[in-house]
Amino acid sequence: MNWVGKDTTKKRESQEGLKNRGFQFWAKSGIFDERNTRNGASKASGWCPKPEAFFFYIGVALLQGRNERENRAGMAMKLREDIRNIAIIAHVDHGKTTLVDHMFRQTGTFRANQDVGTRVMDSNELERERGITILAKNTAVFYKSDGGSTVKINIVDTPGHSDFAGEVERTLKMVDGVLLLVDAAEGPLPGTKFVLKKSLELSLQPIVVINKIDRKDARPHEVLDEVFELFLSLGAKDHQLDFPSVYAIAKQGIAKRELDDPSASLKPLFESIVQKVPPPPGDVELPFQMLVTTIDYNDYLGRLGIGRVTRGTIRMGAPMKIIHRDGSVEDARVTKIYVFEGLKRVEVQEASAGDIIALAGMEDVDIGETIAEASDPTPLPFVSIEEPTLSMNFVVNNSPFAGQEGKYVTTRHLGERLAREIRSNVSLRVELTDSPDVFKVSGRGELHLAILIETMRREGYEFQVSRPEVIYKRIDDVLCEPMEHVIIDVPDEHVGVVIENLGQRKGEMKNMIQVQGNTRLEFIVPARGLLGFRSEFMTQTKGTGILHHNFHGYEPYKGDLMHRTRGALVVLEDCMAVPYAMWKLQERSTFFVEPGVRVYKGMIVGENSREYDMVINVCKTKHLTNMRASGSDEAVRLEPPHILTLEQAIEWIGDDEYVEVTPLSIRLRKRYLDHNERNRMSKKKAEIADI
Ligand SMILES: Nc1nc2c(ncn2[C@@H]2O[C@H](COP(=O)(O)OP(=O)(O)OP(=O)(O)O)[C@@H](O)[C@H]2O)c(=O)[nH]1
Ligand SMILES: [Mg+2]
Repeated sequence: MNWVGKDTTKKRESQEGLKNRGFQFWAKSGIFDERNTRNGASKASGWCPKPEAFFFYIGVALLQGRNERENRAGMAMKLREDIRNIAIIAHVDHGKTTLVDHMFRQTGTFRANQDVGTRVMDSNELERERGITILAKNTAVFYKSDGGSTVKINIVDTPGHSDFAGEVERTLKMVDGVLLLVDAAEGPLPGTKFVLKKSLELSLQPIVVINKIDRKDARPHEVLDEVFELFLSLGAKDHQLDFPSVYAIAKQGIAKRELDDPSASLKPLFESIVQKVPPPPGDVELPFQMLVTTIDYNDYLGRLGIGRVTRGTIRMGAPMKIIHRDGSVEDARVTKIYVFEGLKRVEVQEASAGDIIALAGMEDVDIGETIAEASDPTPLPFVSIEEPTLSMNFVVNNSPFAGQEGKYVTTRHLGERLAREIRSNVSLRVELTDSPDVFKVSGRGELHLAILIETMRREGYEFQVSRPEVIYKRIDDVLCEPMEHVIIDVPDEHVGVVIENLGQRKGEMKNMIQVQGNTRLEFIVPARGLLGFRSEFMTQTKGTGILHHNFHGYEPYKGDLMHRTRGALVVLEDCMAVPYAMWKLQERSTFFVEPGVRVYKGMIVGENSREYDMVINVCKTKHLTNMRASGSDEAVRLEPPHILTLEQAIEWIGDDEYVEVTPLSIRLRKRYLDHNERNRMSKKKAEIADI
């Protein structure tokens, strides 16, 4: 075993930051997280602490404390020694889902000849397309340990992208240990810090996995030191600093305690899990109690509440109570109990403390609520999920093409869909606005909202979205805005241009270091300054730069920022885009559409090279004459259009513009389609192009 943390000076320093830890329970108890999910979108929800919630949770905490004291004082607890519950956490792309693939393979989860592919846990269509995990998922493997016993390891695979951090925060409530994966070349990044902080707060046992040691630029020892520094900076307790660590090549299913060990399997990792992660603490003989941390749907069974059994045993048909987050209690009966095994959900007749299960039969249960035995309906505290930082308006489609491509188009459709979403997407918020056709949807970042939009569009919804806006807050009467911690790796020659760009976006440089031929830049940047930055960054670094960012916190407003430096090409009248007209305009602009597409008055078909908007007659054809002048007929050679992806479109639009989203198209448009009306509404008149 490779134990880190022999440096006692560092340990001593670390203890300074650990005082008053006991107060953290209150921060996590959910008192400050009164999200009104049960009423769906029909009520604007707030985040203020409510006095009744406060007393309710104090009651909960006292009861919990009493139960624990009784447990300790009473007879020996009956624990599940045969179970370990772990979450795999890391910055995006450090190899979590790949590691789970090999944990499956090496525990006989698949048949020997079964063709299962890679990253099998990323089962959702968008996850496979984008190569990232979006939803946290449960699975389990059975491992036969060196000691001879078979241990069930329940595994939660979590997303690494910061926009889905809400998934990680709540699923950590199901586990007793975490595998913290860190890329052996990249080292700890903002995402690593976030997930480690959350798991240290919950006192989970960490196992550090330095992954991708096969990379040519791997620097495993250095990275392990950096991880240790990170533990220290996050105020880890002494026993947490004594974390076990392994080196791994997740892609080949290899883990080793020392770099030159001859290991060819994940055995050292499995053994660390069995030896170091404690078995789940709940007594199987106490009354049943479970916190719902995830919701799933099943066509046959309806809503499934997923969570880890905190204590007791549940049997099919047993009378239960749901304790809702507002304190109300409702009768419920379990119709099916499932446990997770590999990629399957397996039906069982009973489950007990430590098991991670899915329960059917409770249509009204929501995330953060407790299911408990009818005789002792004691609620469990939930984690507070961090607040959204970005909001957008979802608007019923009122473009001239509305209703032509989608199945669900009306206000009712949109409202019901969003209400359904917030029941399982915990870090999303939906509010009604003054206009019945407009819903304000807030999330943790552009990708969080873009994934929702893309999912809805694939389900057949048609709607429009406005430019994202960051959510400001007044703290001690000072206007504050969300800031992002940005880490950038670029080849040295692009450093200047990146620093200049972020400077214009009010970024403040915190650090600059040389890492193996690349420069690593660290910035704190207003979140609104990052809108639209990624695509510029990619162009400026010719695709060689790597950008990571995570929510940093709220800071006083940094002043005005420039958004787009270029105007829009706005269509003059409904028609079909004609190559000739596009060709005449292409020197002054970049088109977002192919020739031949139908366009409408007020639609945006491209970007002007100047800063003002230009109204264009994209349907203009060449005057036909009887004369054929030899050599003067120019061939129409069009530049390929720059077709924007959903995220690029969202980043590009200005305040007076919308992205129209349908199952078939992504169009950009002016909010006011009529040119005169638009000119009246805006101070600056658009130029009419002469072609
Ligand atoms: N060289 C190398 N590449 C690896 C290793 N493990 C994973 N990868 C690659 O890293 C990429 C990301 O892997 P994933 O398993 O999707 O990473 P993840 O942490 O689950 O990503 P998110 O869930 O989106 O945060 C894939 O292209 C993997 O093939 C490894 O040990 N060595
Ligand atoms: Mg993943």
